[in-house]
Amino acid sequence: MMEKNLDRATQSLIERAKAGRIEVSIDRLQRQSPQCGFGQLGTCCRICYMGPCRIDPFGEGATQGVCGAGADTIVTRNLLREAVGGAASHVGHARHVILTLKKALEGKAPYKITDKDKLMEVASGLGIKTDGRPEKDILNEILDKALEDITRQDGSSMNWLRFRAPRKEYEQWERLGLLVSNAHNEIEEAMHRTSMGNDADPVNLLLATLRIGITDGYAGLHMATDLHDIMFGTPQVRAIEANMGVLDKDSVNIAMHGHNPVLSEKILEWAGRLTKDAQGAGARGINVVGVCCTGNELTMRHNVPMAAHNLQAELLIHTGAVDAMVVDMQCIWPSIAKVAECYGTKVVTTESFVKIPGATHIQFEPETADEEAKRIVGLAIEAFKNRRGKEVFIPSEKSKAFVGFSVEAILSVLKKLNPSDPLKPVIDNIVNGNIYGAAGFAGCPNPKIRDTFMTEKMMKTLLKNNVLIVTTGCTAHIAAQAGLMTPEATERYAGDGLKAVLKVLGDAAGLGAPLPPVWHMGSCVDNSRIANLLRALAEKLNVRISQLPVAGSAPELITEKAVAIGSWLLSLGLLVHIAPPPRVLGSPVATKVLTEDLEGITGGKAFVESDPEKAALGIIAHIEKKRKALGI
Ligand code: BF8
Ligand code: SF4
Repeated sequence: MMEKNLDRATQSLIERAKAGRIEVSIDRLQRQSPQCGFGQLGTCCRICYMGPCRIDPFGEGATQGVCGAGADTIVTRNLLREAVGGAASHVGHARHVILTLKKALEGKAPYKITDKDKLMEVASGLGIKTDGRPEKDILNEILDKALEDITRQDGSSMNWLRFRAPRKEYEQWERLGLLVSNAHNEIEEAMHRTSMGNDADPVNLLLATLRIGITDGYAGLHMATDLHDIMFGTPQVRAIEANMGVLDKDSVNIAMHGHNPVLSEKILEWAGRLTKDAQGAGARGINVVGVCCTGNELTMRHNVPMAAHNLQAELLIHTGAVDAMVVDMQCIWPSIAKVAECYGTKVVTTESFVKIPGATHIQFEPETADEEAKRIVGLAIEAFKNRRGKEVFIPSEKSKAFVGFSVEAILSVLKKLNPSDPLKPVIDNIVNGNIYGAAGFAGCPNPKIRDTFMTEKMMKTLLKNNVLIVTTGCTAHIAAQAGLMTPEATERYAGDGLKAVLKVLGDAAGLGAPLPPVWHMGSCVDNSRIANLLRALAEKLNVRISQLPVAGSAPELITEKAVAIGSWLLSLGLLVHIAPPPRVLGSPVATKVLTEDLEGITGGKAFVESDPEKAALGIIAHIEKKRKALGI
């Protein structure tokens, strides 16, 4: 078993796994170590069967694959394929939501319109007439516009791109030929382009990666968020609890894991409806807890506790207290089913394209969502009956957090300070330096560097320097567990300027305490919310996104989705900090373009740094540069 310095809750469950002689991620990582250097540098190609080929970065071995492709071609082709994997995930998620809502409108699926304001906002943004029309007609037209973005063949730009992209960036993408038209075509063309014997030009391949990033941003993230909000409501600020201590030994514990609220909302609803059955089985009730991004979705709308980030999902099962872990799509490790066998936990897969050996598969279809959700909750109650009386180990760690910082929620607080011009107080405080800048943290907990506490350390250094932090995804779980989403964290970690602003905002919000210094803005698709906030600020100031004193960070990159999101943020003109290094360093062209040349094109810039202090200081230096350029 590998020893690592991790947070107490994680550590205690690793110890428990160790006692049971069961391997966890850090052990499996150790068995993979040292990991292949060619792979890490991106210079390994297995796109065709003349290969696999690999290029020696030190120039001592082969400099070309069998087909003649060099390091630059191989690396940029691989990078584009990573981004495609990410965009396919987000676009697939959005498409699933579109089709569910379509069925709901036909009266064939038990989902409805929850947020009428959001419906109207999206309709008007898409140029849809709303006057006097029934809501269902309006939604139907919204969904048709969404479907156009995965079907149109005439080359005109996507509806969601025209709707949600910041004006100046839209115009610039038009000049650069980056206006995407149809997400499925983009994904197809990128796969085509990267198959053997097509695009070999590394710069052209990098531009294609930006296209996929833009596709991901608008036909994936923005579209999913907008439709989620219409269907389930726009998040508002609320107090919740986080970390594995939120499990309750005496309740039926259902852990929701994955991404799509279409499943998790139904399970939550049925958990409420079947509480009496659970009590009849001797339980206190049904305790639904959230893992990863579906956990973020549930907590932002319903106060569901945030039990675990991606790295802790399998550890949560090691508590022995999870009766069912119910999953849909993305970031679900096959390891969970093996661990579950040891404890009697039911792992339930629900998507035809996400099956795991050892798990129970219950296909979840929108038309029969109620029946399936009822069945799944019933399985959890049965599992509880078998678990009752058995020993469990639930770590005591549990932290408090405020979540639900949608743009609407933020604006509603700001409106209390300035009803007619809500962004003015923010801008005034950026200008006077109380808010030195802002950083958006997105992404994952990577076992390679989790023991450095990369995310928490970077956040603390930034806060001390009056940089406000917004976050999504698993970094939001990390921040919540570290207690960084509380008023106390503002008192403890924020610099004086930031503290003063957060106090005023906390009073305006009626909290009687400062707002937290790290704002939970949602799941990974909700990086769209961060982009909306940036757009509002940039358009108010009439500047480009790249001129704002802000930066993005994926401090513990794991997934292809993060690569797609990062590519989008680079297109928007942001500094994007990344650790561990993306697999591009084997290509001199990719490294130079992404870390230097791109800044002169979109304003975006990749910044690779694995030391938390240096990474935070790099972001602060970037913010300082942007402030100077703005003359503030
Ligand atoms: O989409 S942060 S580990 S759960 S990829 Fe996955 Fe990373 Fe978590 Fe959400 Ni986002
Ligand atoms: Fe090798 Fe070229 Fe085939 Fe890649 S595409 S595996 S570099 S021959």
